Amino acid sequence: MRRITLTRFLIEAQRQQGAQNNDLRLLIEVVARACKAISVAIGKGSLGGVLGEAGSDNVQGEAQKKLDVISNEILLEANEWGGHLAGMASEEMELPHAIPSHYPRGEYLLLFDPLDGSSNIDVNISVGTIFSVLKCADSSCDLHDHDFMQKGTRQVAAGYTVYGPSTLLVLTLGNGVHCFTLDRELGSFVLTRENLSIPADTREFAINMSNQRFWEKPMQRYVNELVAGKEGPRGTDFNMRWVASMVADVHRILTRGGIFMYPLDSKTVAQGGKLRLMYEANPMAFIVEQAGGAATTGRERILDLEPTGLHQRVPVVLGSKNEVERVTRYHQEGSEG
Ligand code: FBP
Repeated sequence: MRRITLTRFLIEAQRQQGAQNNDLRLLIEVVARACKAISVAIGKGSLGGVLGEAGSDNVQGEAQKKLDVISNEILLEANEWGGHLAGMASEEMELPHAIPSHYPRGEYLLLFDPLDGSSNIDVNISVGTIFSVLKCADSSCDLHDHDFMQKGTRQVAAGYTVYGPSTLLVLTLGNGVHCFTLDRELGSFVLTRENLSIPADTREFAINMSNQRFWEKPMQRYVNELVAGKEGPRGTDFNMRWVASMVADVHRILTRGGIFMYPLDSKTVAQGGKLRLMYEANPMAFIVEQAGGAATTGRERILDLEPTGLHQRVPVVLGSKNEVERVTRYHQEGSEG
């Protein structure tokens, strides 16, 4: 089998697009290299003393895990000296991270959730890193939050890495979605699946059912119909999965279809939802749409949302197109069910 490494894939993709954009290629390669280091740290577990709480809270007021802090530092250190970035933003940092003045600045902005699925770290369940790349409107000026306030449609690249039985990097540059597996001997990400495609229909849904009583009526109706199965209005049975690591749940959907939902509920309505727009919902929506799926808030296309804050939260419904459209239709109809 011809083994195409990430570097070769990116160079060939540039040639095909006739666009020599070394900065973007370098940026993706550096993010991938940082994810390799994170994969090594996670793989050590207790032996590396990386499990457990860090003893600090992040900007969202959540207790940080040691690996949240370690992963954040690995991504910052790897990306700040390369000359391809104007700045970074992370789930673990309240303010944007400006590139130190002793390093050259570039034209891209990198946003990331350094370790997604933190609640699963200490129980050895798959976690991940999610990233989004934007262009900085004016890389000569000082970095501000508003430089990042760009719709998801402005993303030039997005990806996630799943640290599971194997470490996988899933990437889009706006020309399909491709999956690379980390070859630990080679120390490289190798292309293992091209042009991932999400089937339009599915019989599998993912949602935290323990929140059911807090959901809005349209979501209650949609999930009740799924659970009612053959005996219900859908006339067929549906299966449920919930890993509680968005990267793992979304990767399953990119592999065999499905619908992932973290809807608005009465617990999170004040903050607008649970998941973050800029470094969770937007990159995942870009990837899912590039794989033929759909991604909405239940009411609006996620990629069309005008961001209002770096750590803004939104409801998320994504995956197999026909199911996402049904959920959205129920919300737009304001269905009572
Ligand atoms: P972080 O771990 O990055 O904060 O992400 C949030 C998250 O863990 C998602 O990965 C996951 O889909 C969701 O929260 C799980 O929520 P819950 O704990 O309600 O099941």
